[in-house]
Amino acid sequence: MVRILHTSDVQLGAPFHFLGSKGTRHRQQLRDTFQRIVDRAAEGFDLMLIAGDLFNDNRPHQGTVDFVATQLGRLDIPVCILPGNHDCYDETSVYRKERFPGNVIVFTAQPHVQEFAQLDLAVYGNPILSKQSRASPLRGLSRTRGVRWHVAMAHGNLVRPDIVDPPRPIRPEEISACAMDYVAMGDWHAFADYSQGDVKAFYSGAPEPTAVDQEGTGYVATVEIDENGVRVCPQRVGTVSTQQILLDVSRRSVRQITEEILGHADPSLMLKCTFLGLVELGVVLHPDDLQKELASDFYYIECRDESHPQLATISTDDFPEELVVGKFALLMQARLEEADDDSERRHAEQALQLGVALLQGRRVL
Ligand SMILES: [Mn+2]
Repeated sequence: MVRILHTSDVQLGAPFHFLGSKGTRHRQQLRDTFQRIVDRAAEGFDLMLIAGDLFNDNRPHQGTVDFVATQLGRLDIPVCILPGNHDCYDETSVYRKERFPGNVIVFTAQPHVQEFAQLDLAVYGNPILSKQSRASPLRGLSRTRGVRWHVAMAHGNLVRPDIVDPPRPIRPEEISACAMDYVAMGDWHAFADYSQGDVKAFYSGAPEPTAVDQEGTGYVATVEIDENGVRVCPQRVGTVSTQQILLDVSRRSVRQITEEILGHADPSLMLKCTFLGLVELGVVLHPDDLQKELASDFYYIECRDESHPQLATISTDDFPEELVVGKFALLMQARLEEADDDSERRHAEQALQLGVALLQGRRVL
C-alpha cells in the first residue's frame, strides 16, 4: 500500500492586512500548522504532495523560505511541490531563486513527471507559469510511465455550471480522461471530493483560513492506494474556524445586539457578522466600534451593517412634524426616495439615523 499526504494553499508569508494587529499572529499560526502537517507526514506516509500556493507570493522573507526548507528537510520521504498561481513559476519565482533539500522535487517542466520506483508510482503535473495563466492544469497529462500507480497534481478551478469561464480551468471530463488513480487538487480552500468516473480527485483545502468568509478549511487529505482501490480521508490539522452569521437587528438595542454576538464568543473563531433588518429610528450601530470592543473575544471579528432605518416610525407620535426632529426625519426620508444609487441611499440612511439620535439628545458620536 502507498500512503500519500496531500496539502495545498498554505500561503505561508501572507500579510493578512485585514487582520490588522493580529496579522502577525496568523502568519505564525500558518507556520505552526505547517509544522504539524510535516509531523503528520512523518507518521508512516510514503509521499507528500503540495498542490500549489505553498507560499503566498514569490517574494517571501528569507526566514519563511528557511523555515520551509528546515521543515521539509526533516522528512525522509519525497515531497513534490507544484507552483500555484500565488507562487507561480515565472522569471521571479521563489523556486528559481531558492534551494530546497534533496528530498524536495519542485515541478517545473511542462508537464513534469517524477517516477518513484520504490513506490511503483509516478506523479505528473503542470506548474502554473504566470498569475494570469488561463491554461488547463491537466493539459497533456496521461499515464506515460510503466509503473503501477499514477497520481496527478493540478492547481486550478473546477468548472461547474455556476462558475463561468474561470482561470486555470479543470473540466470534470479532463479528470475522468486523464485516467489517474488520484488527482491532488489545489486552489480551493475547502476540502472537497470531485471524483469523476473511476478517477478519485480531491481538493485538500487550505490548512487554515486565509479570509473570514472561507468555510471548510482546516484539513489535509490522506490517500491510501492499493489493489483494493483508492481511499481518501480528510484529517483535521487546522486550529482556526470561520463562521458567518446574519443578525436581525430589528427592535433591538445596541446592548442586546452585543450580547447576541457574544453568544458566539470563541478565541479560535473568525466571525463575520452582518446586521440586517429594520433598526429603530435613532438607534445608531457603529460596526467599527463593536469590532474593537469584541476583538478580544474572538480570533477575529468583522461586523458589517446592512440594516435599514424603520421609516414607518417617522410619522408616529415620536416624531411630530412641528418639531425639528420630525422635520429632519421627513426631509431625510425625501432624500432617501430621491437617491439614485445604493451608496447615496446608504449615506442618507446613516444621516437619518445619526441626525435623529442627535436631535433626541443621545450621545452617538
Ligand atoms: Mn491558488
